[in-house]
Amino acid sequence: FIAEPKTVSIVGCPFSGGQHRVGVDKGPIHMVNAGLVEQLRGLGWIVEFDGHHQFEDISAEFDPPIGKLKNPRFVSKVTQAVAQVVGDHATRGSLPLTLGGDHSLAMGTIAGTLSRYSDACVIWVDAHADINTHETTDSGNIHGMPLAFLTSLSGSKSLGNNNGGQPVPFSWLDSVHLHPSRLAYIGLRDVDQGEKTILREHNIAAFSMHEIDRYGIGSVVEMALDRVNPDRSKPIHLSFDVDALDPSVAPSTGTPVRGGLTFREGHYICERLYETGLLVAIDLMEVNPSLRDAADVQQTVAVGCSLVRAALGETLL
Ligand code: 6HN
Ligand code: MN
Ligand code: MN
Ligand code: MN
Repeated sequence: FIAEPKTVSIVGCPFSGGQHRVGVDKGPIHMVNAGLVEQLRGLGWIVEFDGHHQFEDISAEFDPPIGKLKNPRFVSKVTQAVAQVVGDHATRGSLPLTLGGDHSLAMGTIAGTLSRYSDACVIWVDAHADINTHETTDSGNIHGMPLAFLTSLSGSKSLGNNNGGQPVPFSWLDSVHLHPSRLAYIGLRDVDQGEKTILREHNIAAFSMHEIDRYGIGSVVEMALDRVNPDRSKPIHLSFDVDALDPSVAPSTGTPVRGGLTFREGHYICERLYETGLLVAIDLMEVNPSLRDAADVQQTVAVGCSLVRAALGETLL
């Protein structure tokens, strides 16, 4: 397959229903307003962008929790739409770049990638593991759960079958199975107890800040690729949560955790994945321009754009 499309399709997803803080839905608008489209054209890419997605709201009144899950119908409906859009772009041979928005959106983006590239692997860069199940979640916020749904640890069947005659939320994901051996994390430092058990039981490749301190980012990225893509032949989906970066680098995000990636470590991951020639989809998630002051917002948005440019080849000579 042609691993490096020359067209990138920006999928702006102003969505915040997977968590409780207002403002993360404004992230994609700020990134585009900061000039991302022109910046990527400047790198030689054909850039498609026809406006941010308009998601039809489901009001809280019609979307009561199911078990601990908050806004399950809304998140399910939005991520299903995103899966369709991302899958369509990938099928046309374009590289979908999804701007969030909260990280529950990755249910859609990764399902979309898998619809075109069934053998794709996922590099998940995040302070958090985002693999809580319907049972292990404390917060009920679905942005902490996308990987449980993608790996089928959670699913519509675990939510019961009573939704007033409507399809149970996330039933569209029933046929999607990301095998845990196709998932590698980089940057973890705030992993819930139940998530640690899942990572261990499923032998998931997880490189925390501890491993980055110990081996250096260069070795860690190769170790992650060795686990999920040993002969460097499979398509790669990069899902980058901006909170993987240290809060001093990317302060405007909903769940910051100190002790994160430096500016260079974050960029190195993007550069190295670009260099493989195997990147087929990119997510840049959890930029929240409503938190912190204007200078912090500007810095976070600029870093977000810079990470995307690095993943699309800016820094290689
Ligand atoms: N994110 N583990 C926590 C939870 O609520 O399940 C935090 C999740 C954060 C999610 O940053 O994308
Ligand atoms: Mn996170
Ligand atoms: Mn499934
Ligand atoms: Mn995340």
